[in-house]
Amino acid sequence: MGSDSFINDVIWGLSDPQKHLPSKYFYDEKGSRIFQEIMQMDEYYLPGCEREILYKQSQQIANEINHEEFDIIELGAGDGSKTLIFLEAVVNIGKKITYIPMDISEEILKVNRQHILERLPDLSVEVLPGDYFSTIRAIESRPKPRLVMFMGSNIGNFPGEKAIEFIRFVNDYLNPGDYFLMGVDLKKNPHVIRAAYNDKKGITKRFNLNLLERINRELKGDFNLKAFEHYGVYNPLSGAALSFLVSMQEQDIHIADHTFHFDQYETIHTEVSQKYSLKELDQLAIKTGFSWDRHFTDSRGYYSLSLFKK
Ligand code: AVJ
Repeated sequence: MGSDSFINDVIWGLSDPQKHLPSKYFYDEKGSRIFQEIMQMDEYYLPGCEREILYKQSQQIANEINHEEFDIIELGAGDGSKTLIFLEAVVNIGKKITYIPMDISEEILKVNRQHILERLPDLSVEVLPGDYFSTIRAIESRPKPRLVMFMGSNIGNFPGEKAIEFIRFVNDYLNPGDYFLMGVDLKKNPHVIRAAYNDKKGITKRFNLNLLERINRELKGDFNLKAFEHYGVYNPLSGAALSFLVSMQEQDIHIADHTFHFDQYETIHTEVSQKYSLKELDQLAIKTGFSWDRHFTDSRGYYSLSLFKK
């Protein structure tokens, strides 16, 4: 992704009456490192839940896949450390698979491939650098049945209707009998969710502020990071956890040849992390063109790996 679209997205987002920035830009090198720290936080329960489900239920999930030979395409695969648990289970019950991890970062895909081949040396792994959309389009030319994986609650970053649009788009490129496995954070005690996006050590704050730092670094912006605060809320009505950066004073910011004015307490909306109920997931499966779904949840009922079949 060239910085051309980054600058355009930033100018577009900061020109809106309610300023906003796309959350996909969190993940530069520094942001990805901070995200690794988030995943280790006590408050951030999501990765632990996903890992528990994978350890305890990978076999059951794998047994639901009605094919002896198929492709596993993973969107936003990262280092593949969690997926490995699932892949081992699939291989252990004797299925023949090709693993196709996709990620924006070619670096992380090298790590992923090494990781997987250390434990499963005979597995065929074909890395696919790119974004979600190019990857989905690329699967059309692959003749085998498929399982598309979208883990880590990344679907939560698509606000409302956008999530439906995205899953429909995936569905369009699948054949009847193909599967979609999605990691989803569930609605739960609002205090638990709120804490996950407002950790005591301020790691999430650093993650959020890194977006402004990145604009300073890559687009020669002049954000004063000390003049912004992180604010994370969870709204149980909508099921959305929202992150904001709050301008603590009236100020002007310069990026390229643009000036953006901030009133005191004006906010930039930086992220949505949508939470779902299992009922909403059933409706989502129907609305997006799947014929069947099944949920695999952790012992606390915090998180679901939901399997949709076309
Ligand atoms: C990687 C999108 C799943 O929304 O929970 C973590 C990112 N943001 N803390 C999430 C994130 C703040 C995360 N996802």
